[in-house]
Amino acid sequence: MATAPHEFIALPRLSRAVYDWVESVRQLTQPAAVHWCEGSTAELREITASLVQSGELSALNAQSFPGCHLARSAPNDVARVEHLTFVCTKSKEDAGPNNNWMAPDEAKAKLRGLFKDCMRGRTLYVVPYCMGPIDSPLSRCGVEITDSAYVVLNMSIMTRMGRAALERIARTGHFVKGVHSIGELDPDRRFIMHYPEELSIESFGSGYGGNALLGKKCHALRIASWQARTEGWLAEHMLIVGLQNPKGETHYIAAAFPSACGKTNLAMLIPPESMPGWKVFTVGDDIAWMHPGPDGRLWAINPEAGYFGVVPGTNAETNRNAYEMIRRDTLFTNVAVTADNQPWWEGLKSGTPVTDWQGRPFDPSNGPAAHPNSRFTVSARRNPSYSPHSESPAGVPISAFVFGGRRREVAPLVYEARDWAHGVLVGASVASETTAAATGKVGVVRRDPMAMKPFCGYNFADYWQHWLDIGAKLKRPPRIFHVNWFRRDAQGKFLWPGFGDNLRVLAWMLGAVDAPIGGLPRPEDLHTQGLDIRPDALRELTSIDAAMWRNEVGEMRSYLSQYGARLPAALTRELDKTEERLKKD
Ligand code: GTP
Ligand code: SPV
Ligand code: MN
Repeated sequence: MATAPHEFIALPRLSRAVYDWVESVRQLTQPAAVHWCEGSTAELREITASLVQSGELSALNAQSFPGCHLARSAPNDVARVEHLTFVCTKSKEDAGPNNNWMAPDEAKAKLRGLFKDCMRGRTLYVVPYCMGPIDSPLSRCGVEITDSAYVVLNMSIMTRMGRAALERIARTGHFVKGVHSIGELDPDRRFIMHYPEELSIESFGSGYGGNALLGKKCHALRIASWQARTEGWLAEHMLIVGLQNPKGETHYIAAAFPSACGKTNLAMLIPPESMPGWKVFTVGDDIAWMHPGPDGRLWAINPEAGYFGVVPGTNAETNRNAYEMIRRDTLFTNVAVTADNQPWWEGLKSGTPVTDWQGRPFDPSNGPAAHPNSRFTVSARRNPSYSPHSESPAGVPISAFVFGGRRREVAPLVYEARDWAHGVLVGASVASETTAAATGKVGVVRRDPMAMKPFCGYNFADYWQHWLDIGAKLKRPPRIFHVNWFRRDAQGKFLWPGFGDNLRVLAWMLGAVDAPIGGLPRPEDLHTQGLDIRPDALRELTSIDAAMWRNEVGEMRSYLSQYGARLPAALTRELDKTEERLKKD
């Protein structure tokens, strides 16, 4: 019989290190049962069925949404909680002004108190996962311990989860440790703790998204960014997309936009009809891990296997790929439902909500029917534009970086940085209006360097220095651009149509002209055939207001000053140069 011998080894016996750690967490949390996740279809079907039985999940209309389910979170647990998220390094300076900091001993004592006996009567799930293709040297593994079956289902879609990951851990001996409990879902007893020096995470009191799916923001960004700095690579909040031009040449672009600012949509955009011959391939929609390659280029993998995407706004016109993708085998969280049990959300353009995201009869005076941060969890393989290179162990070579934010004014549609050091300043200058992806006020402009403000696991000053160092190592560094799809006119209407038409801007990135803040396109440089836009809107989008920009430079100077002596001198020099150029304007 040609059965591989490993199939007979029980999961708890694969890795002594994992077993011993699970045992210590079991003793602390006192669960009624321990379940090691295989990751098999049968196992996931069983977990889903038990959640449907207990009422934590409900099946959606099986004709129009086969295999789809709805989960409703606690109403006070609907987004990431940045004020309760901490980076716990020995030295406060290493976490930097960009993070909340707590001493590791204090954080651990606090969490030990919360975790004690917290899983009584519950099942403790052991979730081994691999971030990145299972056979890629660039991938990294972790194990999440959780008492939420909903988290297990999400992790099974978002990562390579189960036996193969645990086998890899047993082989390499390395894994990031994550302990998660939903606790009582009490916002006053909620903490998301990171110990980068120990490669571990502790999360208590939330069952939602980035707070609870520890492979995502906690591991693949906060912990990985720390590791990446130590080891000479980059872990970034970036989508990865391949663009094939009509000549058949494919270039890969990695783009960093803050949460709910357009990464998933750009990663799977559909070319406008007036640009025949262009093709788009999605490698990733949220996170990129990038290593300098022997050829002097930067090579990127997507550590994730699925998308945890914003639902509102998705429709057949804005993004047909996404719209089709989420009609099957998709887990919806916090959307509304129609009378015939179909999911419904704002911007869907058809159907009528009868039950809101909290399960109440829909009443517009209670606010939107779907929560603004309602999400879909779906396998990347469901994406019609999924790139086969997503599975490539070596990753894909990056030709350009794009930074952007959501800004009603100041930032033009697109411009190019003059060189790498200027590009690092451009990335560091990203500012964006806050969104529903995190709790707190929405629509407030804040600095969000490289879209990493909530996700960098160490001091931003050291992070910018690391970016400068990586650039110096690359013989063929990616070109660096800044975009803004969200400029508005005096009436508050978007000046740029966005979505598929964003390809016009990406296509331009193959050649740019000089302007004081870097390279801006002239309106005639953009592919505008078939574009429905007023000429004055296009002129506004492709110009800058020097007075506003002088003010912006001043704000940037004061923002950077909080990083004190640790701030790389090269960034201050780039800011001085930008200011000089603006004086000539
Ligand atoms: P996270 O998953 O939170 O990191 O978000 P994301 O960056 O992937 O954002 P996503 O693509 O999900 O878009 C968030 C919201 O912005 C959705 O409501 C979209 O409909 C909207 N959006 C995306 N791209 C565009 C665009 O080009 N123009 C406009 N006006 N809106 C956009
Ligand atoms: C984000 O907020 O950037 C997300 C959603 O991608 S979450 O997984 O909740 O972090
Ligand atoms: Mn994100």
